[in-house]
Amino acid sequence: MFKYSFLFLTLLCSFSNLLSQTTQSITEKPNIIIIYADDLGYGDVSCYGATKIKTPNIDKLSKQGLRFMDAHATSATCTPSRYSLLTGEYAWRRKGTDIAPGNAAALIKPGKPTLPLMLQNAGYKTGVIGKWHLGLGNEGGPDWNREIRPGPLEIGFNYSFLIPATGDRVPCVFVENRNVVKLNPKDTIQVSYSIPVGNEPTGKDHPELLKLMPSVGHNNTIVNGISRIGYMSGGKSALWTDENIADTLTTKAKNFIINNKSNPFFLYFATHDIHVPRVPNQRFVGKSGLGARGDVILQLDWTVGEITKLLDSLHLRNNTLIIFSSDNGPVVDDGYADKALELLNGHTPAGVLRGGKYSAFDGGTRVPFIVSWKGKIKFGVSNAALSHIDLFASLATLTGKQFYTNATSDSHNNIKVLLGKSKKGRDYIIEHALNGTLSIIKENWKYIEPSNGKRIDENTNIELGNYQEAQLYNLSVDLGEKNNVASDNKNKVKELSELLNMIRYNGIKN
Ligand code: NG6
Ligand code: CA
Repeated sequence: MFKYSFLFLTLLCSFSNLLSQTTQSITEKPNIIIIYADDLGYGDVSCYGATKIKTPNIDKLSKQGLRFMDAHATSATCTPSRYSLLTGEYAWRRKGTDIAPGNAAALIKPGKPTLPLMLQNAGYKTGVIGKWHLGLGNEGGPDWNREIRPGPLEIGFNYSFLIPATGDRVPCVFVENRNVVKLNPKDTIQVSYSIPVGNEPTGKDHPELLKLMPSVGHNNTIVNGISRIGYMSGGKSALWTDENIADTLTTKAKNFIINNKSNPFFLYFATHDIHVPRVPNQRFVGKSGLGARGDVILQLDWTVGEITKLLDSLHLRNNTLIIFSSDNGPVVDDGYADKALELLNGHTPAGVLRGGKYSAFDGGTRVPFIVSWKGKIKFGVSNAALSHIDLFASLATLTGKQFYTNATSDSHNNIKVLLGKSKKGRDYIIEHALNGTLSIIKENWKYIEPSNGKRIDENTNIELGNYQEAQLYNLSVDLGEKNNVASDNKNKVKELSELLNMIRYNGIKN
C-alpha cells in the first residue's frame, strides 16, 4: 500500500514539475507598450499603403515586426473600444458605454477584472498616459477640485496622466493620478454639459475670439481660442495648450519608461492624435501638405519614433512587446473647420475600405495594427483575423495569468496569432457601430444586421452602413463592401445572424 502511494506521489511530483516547467517555458514577462492612436484609419500610414503622406517611424516599427491586415477595434467609436480593450468584455453588453461626456462617472468600476490589473498581478508596474474617455469619479461625475476617484488607479494602474475625456470636451486640463495638474485651489473648476457655468465666452456667442472655427457643434466654452463640447469655468492655471499636448504626453510616457526600465512595465499610451481639434505643434504645421489632419499624423509618427528610439537607447527592444493600433476608423471633418476635407489631396484615410469612424462598414473598425518584439516576432505581414478584445486573454496567457482568461468569455487567447506563430486568426470578429448596429465576420463573410439607423451621418458625411435589410459581403473579393450578396446566400445570412445572436445573448466562447 505504502509502496503504491509512494509511487503515486513520485509520479505526481514529476508530473507537476513537468507541468510547471512547461508553464514556465511559455510564460514571459516582456515590457508591454500599447500605443493607441485616436481615429487613425486603415489607409492613414504609409506602411498601410498611404502615398500622400509618409510615416517613417511607424513604417520602421512595422519593418521590425508584424503588420496585421485584418485587425479590428471592437467599436467604431472611442469609449466602447477602450472599454473593451481594457476589460476584455464587449462594451455593447454594458449600458452607458457609448461616447462619454467629459463629466461622466467612471465606467469601469473597481473590482472588475482589467488588463492592467491582470498585469499588475503578474508583477508589472502599470501606467496609462493620454486620452482616457472612460469617465472618472462616482455617480454624478467628479469634483475636479478634490481627489478624483475612482479612476485608473482603482482599476489596476499604478500611474496615470490623463486627458480626462477628449481634446474637444471640457475640462481642458490634465489629471495626474487623482488630481488636476497645476490647479490653483482658489480658482475652482466647474463643469457642466447642460447649462453654461461661469462667465467664459462661448464659441456660439463669440466666434470672433476663435482661432479654429467649429463646423458642427463644438461651440460651447472657449479654451485656448477653440470652443469645445461642454461648459467650464475656473482652473485657468491648469488649462492645457493644445499645441503642446503631444509633447507633454510623450515626455510623460518616456519618463514612465525610464522610471520603470528595471522592472516589467505595462504602458497604455493613448495619444490625443489624430482626434479633433487637430492643433499640431509649430514643428509640424504645414509639413504634410495635407493640412492639420496630415500634420497631426506626422506628429503621431514623431511620437512613435520618440518611444522606439528611447527603447533602443535603453537596450529594451529585446524585452519589450510594442503594439501600435487605433481605437476606431478615420473621419475627415469631425466638427471643426480645419480644412481636412479641402486639403485631402487624394489621400484616402480608410484606404480601400468603405465607411469610417462611426460606421458598420469595415472603415469603422478595421485599423492599423503592428506588433514588434525584437528577437521574438519575425518581420512580416499577417492576414490572420485579430481583435483588440483578445489582448486581455492573450497577454494573460503570455504572462502566466491564464486564470484571468475565464474572467471574460468575450476575450479569447490568441497569443500565437499576435506573435506571428499561427496564421489561423480569430474564428469570428464582431464589429460595433455608432447607434448599436452589430456585424460579424467569419471566414471573410461579413454580415451586417438590419437596422433602422441612419444611412449617413449628416455631421461627417460618413456612410454608417445601416440598412433595413440584411447585408452580406464576401470580403475575400469585395473588401470595399460594394456588393450586397445577401439575397443569393440566404443560408450564409442565416448562419451568421444566428451565430451573432448566440454571441450577443449567451456570450459563448469557442
Ligand atoms: C462626436 C463629436 C466628435 C467627436 C466624437 C467622439 C460632434 C458634432 N461630434 O459626438 O467631434 O468628439 O463625438 O470621438 O460633437 S471619439 O473618437 O472620442 O469617439
Ligand atoms: Ca476615437
